[in-house]
Amino acid sequence: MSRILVTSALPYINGIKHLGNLIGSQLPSDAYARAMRQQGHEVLLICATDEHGTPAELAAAKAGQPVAEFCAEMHEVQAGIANGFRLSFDHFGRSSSERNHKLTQHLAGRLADAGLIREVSETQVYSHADGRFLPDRYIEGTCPNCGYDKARGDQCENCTKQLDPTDLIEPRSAISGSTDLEPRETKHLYLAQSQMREKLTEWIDSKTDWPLLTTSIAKKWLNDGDGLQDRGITRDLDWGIAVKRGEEDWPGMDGKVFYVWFDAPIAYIAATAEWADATGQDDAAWQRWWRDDQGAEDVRYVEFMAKDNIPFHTLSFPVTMMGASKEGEESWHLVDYIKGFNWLTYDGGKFSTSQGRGVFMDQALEIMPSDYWRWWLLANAPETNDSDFTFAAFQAGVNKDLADVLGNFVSRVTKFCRSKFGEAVPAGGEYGQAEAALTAEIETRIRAYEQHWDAIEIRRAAAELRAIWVAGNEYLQHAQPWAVFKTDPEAAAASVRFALNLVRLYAILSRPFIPDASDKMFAALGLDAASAEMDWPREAGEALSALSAGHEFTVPDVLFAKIADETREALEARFAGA
Ligand code: B3M
Ligand code: ZN
Repeated sequence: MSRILVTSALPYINGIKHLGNLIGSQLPSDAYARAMRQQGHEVLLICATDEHGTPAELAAAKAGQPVAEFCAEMHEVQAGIANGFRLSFDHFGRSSSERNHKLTQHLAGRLADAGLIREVSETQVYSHADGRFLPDRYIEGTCPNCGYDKARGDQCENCTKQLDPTDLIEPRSAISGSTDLEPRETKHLYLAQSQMREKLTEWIDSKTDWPLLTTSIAKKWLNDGDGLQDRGITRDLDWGIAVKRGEEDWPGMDGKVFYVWFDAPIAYIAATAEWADATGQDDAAWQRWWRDDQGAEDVRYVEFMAKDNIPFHTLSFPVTMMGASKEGEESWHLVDYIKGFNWLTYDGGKFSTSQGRGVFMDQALEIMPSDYWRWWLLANAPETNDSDFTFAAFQAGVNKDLADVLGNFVSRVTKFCRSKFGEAVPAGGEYGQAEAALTAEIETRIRAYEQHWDAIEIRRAAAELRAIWVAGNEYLQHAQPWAVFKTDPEAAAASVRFALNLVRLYAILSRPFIPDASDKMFAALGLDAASAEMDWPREAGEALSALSAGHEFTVPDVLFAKIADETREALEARFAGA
């Protein structure tokens, strides 16, 4: 039994995420957390919305809403969608929470005390009309390269040229349109990552069990010469966490906020504190997950994220955690394992909000039950390579694995039993060679399945589970209770009893992937899903004799409906994009 802290990268607040984002962190974090909980570990699964930064301000402006209101609404929307996908977060918090404000300021103060924060003077564009400094993207003007008149201070969208605000012809504020702009001196804080280079290298080098994807990205940034540059961690925005040194004001930092990537990972911790608050616990309850000096040494902390987030999680966030830690004061628990993902593409290309290309999370739930998506996405997770979503592949996966193999097995067994023996596990007959052989095979496969989960190899776990379903089908195919019944009803009863026990086993093993179907199977067997959750099969023979003769059940509704060709075609057309 161990304690496992799991975090999923925080979905950004500016819009609804697509299936690629879902399989890039949130969904696999949930499946892993479920598998670990079922095996009896103490698990805490944390996620939150990432709410600060320019994109949030821009999205709110576009929606014509004050940014705080926009974020509050979008948080509810994303939380609802997470529920729809049955993401079993212990807490789905917000990076804009009071807890995160306090904790971010606290950690910044500790970094400053440790000499890891530098104050740097820079020249930046000040807008008199807006009464604020403008971030580069908030300055518009004419592109010196192509003449496009809505080029932004960081880049021209038309010709893609990277720009400095001073390159723009007739620059104006993107907020008010005012041209009353002036370059002014302003101070910013930099996180002195370069001072931690050796410590970080040593730490990354010790992670010999991490996937190559993760360590190679980290090392590339560490060794790239300018990779570990000190990073600006403050911005001139209204929306965000005020720059303070602990509880004290920070001289010269009035009106500035922390950079979104500084406070977002800290929100993992703050969201854990929010969880403690929401469940009526004290600070010790969250600190035992995060503070080694408060009992977190034995926690295994696992992070899930897409590969573009890896640099922040292998460099800047660890610098924050290491830098804020000091013997005898506070000691923060660093990540123990990072599970990084490649990209999911949509029909060979990119998902695109603006072009309506690909399926977004809200749309997915309108089209099909969440289990269908969960199964396909997890079974095809972009672990070692990118993977490609097509409706054809999705249809094939759902129809074959879920409908033909698992669904069909459950329906055949329960219906046959009802028609010949009634709605209770039948007595009579003896298990023989076939049952012994299948029990042995399943024993081996369950142990392999556990190992894949331990190693967080999700495609392999899915393949093993599929093989366990297939083995049951083959057993039934071979035992033929419907034929045997005519001559030897006792033998048929034994096969059916064994097969009904397989249904129960499938409900348990399949739960990390398809929790709704698992619930239905438990309900049909008259078992309480919550208690059965803890019934992980320690030994196949024992697990396959859990239901004894006389145990009542009902025939469940169709677990998985097949996706018809016409449906697939209509979906292909709908999501192909402009
Ligand atoms: N919000 C990145 C993204 O949405 C980001 C992750 C933060 S994890 C602390 O792609
Ligand atoms: Zn241009």
